[in-house]
Amino acid sequence: MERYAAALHASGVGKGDRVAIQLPKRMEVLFLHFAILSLGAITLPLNPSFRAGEVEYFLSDSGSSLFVTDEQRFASAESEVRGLREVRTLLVDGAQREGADSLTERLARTPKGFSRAYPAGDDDVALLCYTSGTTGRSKGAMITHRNLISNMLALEAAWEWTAADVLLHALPLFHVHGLNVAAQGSLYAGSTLIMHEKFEAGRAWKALEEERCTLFMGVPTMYQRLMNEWEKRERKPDLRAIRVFISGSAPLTENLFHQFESATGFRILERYGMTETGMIASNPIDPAERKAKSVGYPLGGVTVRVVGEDGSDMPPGDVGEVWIRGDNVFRGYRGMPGKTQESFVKGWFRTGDLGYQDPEDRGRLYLVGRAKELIITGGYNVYPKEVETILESHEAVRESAAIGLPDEEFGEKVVAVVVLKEGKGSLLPEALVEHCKRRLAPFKCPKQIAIVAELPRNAMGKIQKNRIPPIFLGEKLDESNSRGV
Ligand code: MCA
Ligand code: AMP
Repeated sequence: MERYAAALHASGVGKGDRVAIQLPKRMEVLFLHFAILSLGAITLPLNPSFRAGEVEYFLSDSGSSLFVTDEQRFASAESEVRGLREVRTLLVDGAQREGADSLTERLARTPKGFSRAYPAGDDDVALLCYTSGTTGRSKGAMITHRNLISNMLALEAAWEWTAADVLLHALPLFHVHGLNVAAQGSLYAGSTLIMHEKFEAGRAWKALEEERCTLFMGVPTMYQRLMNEWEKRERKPDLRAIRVFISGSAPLTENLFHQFESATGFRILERYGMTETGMIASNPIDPAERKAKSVGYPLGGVTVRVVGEDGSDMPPGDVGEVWIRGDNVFRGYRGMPGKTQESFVKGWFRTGDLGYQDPEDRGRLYLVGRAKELIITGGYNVYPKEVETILESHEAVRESAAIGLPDEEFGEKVVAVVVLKEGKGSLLPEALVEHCKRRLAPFKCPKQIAIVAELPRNAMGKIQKNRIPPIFLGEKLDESNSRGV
């Protein structure tokens, strides 16, 4: 890590600078991240499957001064990145080339014993994590050192995390779940990490057994795949070392909760979090106190309110929007004071999640839906607007509407209906899927597209998204024809 800090310092990285990392999951991501923090700079982790246009947006919106990537990704986004004059590029593999320096060469030239002052304070930003936005424009959530530390302390206590733990890490490193909770949480507790580059259910069961793992963290899609794999196996994995299976980032269905317990004997611990707040609530470490469909109780230092539309507290047991306060809550969206202001009311952060607290059970929190128009697919968030913007950038598309449909594997899947411009009726939905795949990370691309004559609207002309699901179940819109993939 020391050498990485020296190499970044030699590249001109200093306090407050944004350094974007777009790399497949590998140890360098962690070395770079901690090196960045130690220089008082800010890590901007990027999904390695982001397309050139997406990368260009994140680099320019964040005002990043350095982009760390590999040859393959640099090659695919080269012209976009070169267009951003203030961004320099450092390649983790390969030699220096026009427009990009080589980290490998920098590391080789770095003398031992680099010392620096650790210039960041509690309220300085450590991480800039982009979350999708209602308008289709992603927002950079500014997460401070205080946010990170308060959450690590709360999780260490809640999950009785110690140096004796061994965590199987199969999550991506570019999100709060994999980076802050799983990786930083483990290192803070002094525990061991077994890193898998990609989640693969068979390999995960093998590692849980052979490495005598005590902890696993995953999104519900991973638990669904672990269950499918379990059922296929004659000899079931030996899980005697396991202490707890933890799930989050998306709702864990009651069905999966019970299915997993009756198969493995383990009751999954579900917790609730958000990029802007880190972890908010968790079921207790005592399995007897874990309940299906509930995300448990607020973590230490986090205060939760359930609020009605008029901003007053709902009576206990009634559904309202979940509002949060605590040292875990981020500083705001970078360069978006308006959006930041809208998200806070008198110091309370509005999550956009709908829930209630059970008065008969010490205010146990249940989430029941979202006030925000958000699709969560396999633990990744997608705002329909971003998909619609890309669909409507196709020269044949007049308008579109994207929604999430229930899906057994991903919880929800992105689908879209599209109205074509006059005379463009021969366009196939497959061509639109291709159009999306070239411009959007694969998880955001619609799994199905239906071409319709008109979007369903109410008398005021507002699109009625609740009338879209039947189109995918084979029903036709009134007076319109539809065809799809
Ligand atoms: C992959 N595919 C998906 C998704 N993942 N489609 C929809 N939603 C997804 N999440 C599609 C790809 O587009 C591709 O389709 C095909 O599946 C295979 O892709 P592959 O990359 O091989 O998939 P995978 O490696 O099997 O990925 C599935 C996964 C992954 C492991 C479940 O999605 C994942 O790691 N999800 C975790 C996300 C996460 O960490 N979220 C935390 C956010 P095609 O071939 O057609 O292109 S942080 C957060 O939410 C807060 C803080 C919190 O509370 O934690
Ligand atoms: P992100 O913006 O990727 O940080 O996703 C945060 C959102 O994921 C939250 O606002 C919730 O809607 C959702 N989420 C996280 N954990 C859970 C959970 N255990 N159950 C239901 N939804 C969850």
